[in-house]
Amino acid sequence: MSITELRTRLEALVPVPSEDQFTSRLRSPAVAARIGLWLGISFGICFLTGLYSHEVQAHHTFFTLPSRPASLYRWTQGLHVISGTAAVPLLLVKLWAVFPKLFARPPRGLVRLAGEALERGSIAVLVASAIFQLASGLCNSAQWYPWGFHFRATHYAVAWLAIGALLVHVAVKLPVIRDVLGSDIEDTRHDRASMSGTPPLSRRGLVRTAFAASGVAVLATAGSTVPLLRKVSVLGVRSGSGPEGIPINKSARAADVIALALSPSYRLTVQHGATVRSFSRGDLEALRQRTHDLPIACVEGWSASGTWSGVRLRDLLDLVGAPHGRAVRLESLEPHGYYRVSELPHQFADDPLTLLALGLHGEPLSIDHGYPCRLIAPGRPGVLQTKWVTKVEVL
Ligand code: HEM
Ligand SMILES: Nc1nc2c(c(=O)[nH]1)N[C@H]1C(S)=C(S)[C@@H](COP(=O)(O)O)O[C@H]1N2
Ligand SMILES: [Mo]
Repeated sequence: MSITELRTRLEALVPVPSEDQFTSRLRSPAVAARIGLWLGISFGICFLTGLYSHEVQAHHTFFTLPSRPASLYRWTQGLHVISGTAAVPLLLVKLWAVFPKLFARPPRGLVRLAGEALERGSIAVLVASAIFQLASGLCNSAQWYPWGFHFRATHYAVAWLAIGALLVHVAVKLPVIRDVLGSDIEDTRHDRASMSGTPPLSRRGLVRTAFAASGVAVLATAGSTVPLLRKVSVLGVRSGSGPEGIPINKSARAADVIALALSPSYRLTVQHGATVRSFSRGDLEALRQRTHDLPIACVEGWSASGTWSGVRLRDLLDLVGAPHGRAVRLESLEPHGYYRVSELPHQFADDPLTLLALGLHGEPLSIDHGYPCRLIAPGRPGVLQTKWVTKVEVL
């Protein structure tokens, strides 16, 4: 039996549709390339801002991260979640447009077959990793963790897979991409012979609808970080409730710190080598107070700006004779939990805007925002703005 015969028999046995059975002119390279271009741009933004988020949180970074502008992380992570959200409708339309390709018959000849297998392999990786990134990212930003794996490590590893597969895909398709992007969207030169008829919607109409859906997705969620959009963002997570108008992620009750935080024996210990000083909340209030506008920019994408007042961290470091250029470790009253300790690289510890805040918006800090005192430093993600601080240690 020849290979052709075998194939015919197999096809009769398993009724898989063939590429030619999909006749819509909307499922054309002209559409796939235009949606793909914007999908690629949004993935590129996600990748770069995601790498930045990784660097900010990693303990060993390749370069010295800047503490200014104070809202840098607010911008990068807001952009990350916004461009990721915008990509969701684009990915759906893109997958719909290229769906018939799944049923393209393999080419003849071993070399071409091997080439095709490699290309299809890279597409499989691209599709799987794109769906995974968007789905896991959306769940995380909605604070829903329906999985057992470590989100950050997995999302980080799959980001490299997605970008690698995307680059291979663009390189392979470059000739077609350049051709279709250079001609009118309704041009039919690149259509398969089997495409016929007039679809109910023009290609231009489909692409515009996809962009509009993308815009709606952004408007529905971006209010978590863009104050002006707060009212329209019906699906936005954490759009600004919580004491003093700033959301809270973990309450004092959930962190199990209420008794310790309200105890009269609370002290903040500041240690540099053998020099140790302790401060009650009253001692801290008696030190020189500063007031700065600084954002809380959660890794999940929401952010909110607040007017914080309290003691400059550098002032406390001076009181124990700590030199400039030293990293600092902070410890919370919180007995356990991922965020009970954090490290401040020296450029953040020495930044004059970095505070151990005692108040927010002119009121004493509420216990959910970190009473008796909490760290608030410029350019840091929310996870590293430790609440209920009880120890500062110069490293
Ligand atoms: C192709 C698309 C995407 C790529 C390449 C990408 C890449 C990354 C990378 C590299 C990180 C840093 C991980 C780390 O700290 O080790 C990250 C973090 C994050 N991404 Fe994405 N991402 C994508 C899509 C999304 C989407 C669609 C969302 C949500 C709508 C999202 C939400 C998040 C969140 C919330 C974090 C912070 C996690 C944390 O620090 O706890 N991502 N992303
Ligand atoms: N000790 C401690 N500090 C913490 C957390 C925590 O769980 N424990 N959560 C962090 C996270 S994820 C964010 S976004 C900010 C939120 O601060 P807020 O509740 O004052 O808005 O606090 C950070 N500080
Ligand atoms: Mo956060």
